[in-house]
Amino acid sequence: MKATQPVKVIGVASGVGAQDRGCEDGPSILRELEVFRGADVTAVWGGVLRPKAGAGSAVSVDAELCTRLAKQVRHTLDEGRFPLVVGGDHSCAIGTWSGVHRWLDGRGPLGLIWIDAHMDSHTFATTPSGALHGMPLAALMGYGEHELTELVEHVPKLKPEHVCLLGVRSFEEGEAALLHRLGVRVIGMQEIRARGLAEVLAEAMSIARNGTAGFGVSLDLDVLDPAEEPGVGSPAPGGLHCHELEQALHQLHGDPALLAMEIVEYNPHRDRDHLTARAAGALFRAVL
Ligand code: NNH
Ligand code: MN
Ligand code: MN
Ligand code: MN
Repeated sequence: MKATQPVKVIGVASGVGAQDRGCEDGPSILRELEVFRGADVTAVWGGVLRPKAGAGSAVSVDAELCTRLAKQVRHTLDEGRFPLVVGGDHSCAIGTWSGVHRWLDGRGPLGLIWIDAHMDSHTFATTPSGALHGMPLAALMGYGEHELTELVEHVPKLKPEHVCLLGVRSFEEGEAALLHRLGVRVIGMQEIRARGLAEVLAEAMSIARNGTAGFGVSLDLDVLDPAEEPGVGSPAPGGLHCHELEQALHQLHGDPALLAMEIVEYNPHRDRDHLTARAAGALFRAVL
């Protein structure tokens, strides 16, 4: 994000991709609490997108929703504004990054830092749950349902060498095997504890920017430790402290190569004293 670039928040009030649908109520609460308001940046809320009832299977509903989201993200970039997409479940990532990819319009590849307790790299061939929020990263790299992999443009939106996962500690064999086969860099909690968060985030940034036309950050709030921030759909013990992630994310402060950000999986029904909502705000403001 360039210094003083105006921010547009795009809410995605959907839990169709999750087993626990509670995160569909995330955007309205985050908006009410004004957590994305910074000292010198006004984050203006654009629309809040909702899934259309009766659009068919979960895949079709999600694909239709993600298509609208991609359009909004592209439009926001066209206006010179910085898109902050706020979920909703993580399957909205397919829309967010397809929109950024379309906006890049062949100027170069897109890089992505995926900050998450999970890998989100299943297809229907490997998923244990059938939930679409366990699949968006695979779809963005071209693996999975056609409706999702061919969203907006009939090409993969991400190349494996420009993707880095950070914070992983809960995954299944099938998705791990796909990422391994593709050579995607996965940085788990053990490595973060051994090397320090600042150092591994610097590595993630260099992966996401090397040979790309810009990069994004996809932040699943479940990367935080649920003992401290419980308001997420799929809590996984042993996560990051909010303040350490906030401090590390300062490395992205004012970086013009950072094209967009998304913050997902906020589940207000599981939150305590708005702890996780406030964390979402603090993590966004860290990059300002
Ligand atoms: N891997 C599990 C699944 O496919 C959990 C995914 N849940 C997430 N991902 N919250 O970030 O169902
Ligand atoms: Mn996720
Ligand atoms: Mn997750
Ligand atoms: Mn800052």
